[in-house]
Amino acid sequence: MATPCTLFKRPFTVCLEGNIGSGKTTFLSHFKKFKNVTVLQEPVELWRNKAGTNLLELMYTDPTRYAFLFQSYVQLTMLKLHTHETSFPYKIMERSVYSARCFIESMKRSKTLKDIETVILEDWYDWCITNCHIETDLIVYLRTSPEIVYQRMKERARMEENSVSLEYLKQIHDIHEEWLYHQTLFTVPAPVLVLDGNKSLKEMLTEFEHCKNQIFKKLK
Ligand code: TTP
Ligand code: MG
Repeated sequence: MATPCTLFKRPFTVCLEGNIGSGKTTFLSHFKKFKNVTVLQEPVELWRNKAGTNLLELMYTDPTRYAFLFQSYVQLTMLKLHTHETSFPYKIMERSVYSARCFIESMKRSKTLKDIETVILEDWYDWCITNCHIETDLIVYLRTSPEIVYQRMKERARMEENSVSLEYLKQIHDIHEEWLYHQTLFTVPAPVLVLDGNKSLKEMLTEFEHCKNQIFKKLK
């Protein structure tokens, strides 16, 4: 017998990826004007206030104590975006459970996460991608240079990110590159459209038009 789940027609799902400060939120906001697209911004506000606790701040202040807690909540909130149902034919989301894995990888390499903490997060991750409906149709990768995103991050001045160094952004960049550009790290769940995220806001509008056509073309 068909369950409500099998009757539900899955939207064409796009995940927007890129380093911290690569312009994902801005890029995503351009899609809000279309009536047939569900735009899901990253739940960063939830990470900053979960039952009155700022998990993002705790993670940056005391990473060895709080990275596991933070990443486990990121993973849950990302899964909620993936499984968010919509009647619209398109869904575009900021980041994904896949790119949260880039941060886990970084924390694993820097030993911020204990080996057993990484094992548990990866176990959850493997179980979710096998058992949950998180199919993705396209990844848009805003490819940026770490120096540029460092500058943007400083200008944006998100209080929790005071301590984020250029070194850290380089590491996150390298992992995104390994994953999406060279495709040598973990599974890439969909075709990747690489966009130059170093451009100015005005130039990014042109990139947006280009990208918009590519995305909408896919459904025809
Ligand atoms: P991003 O997810 O990169 O979001 P952003 O809003 O900074 O990006 P953009 O400017 O392109 O819109 O990072 C949000 C913060 O959360 C950042 O400080 C990095 C942190 N973070 C982790 O520590 N672990 C994670 O798994 C994720 C997804 C983010
Ligand atoms: Mg953002």
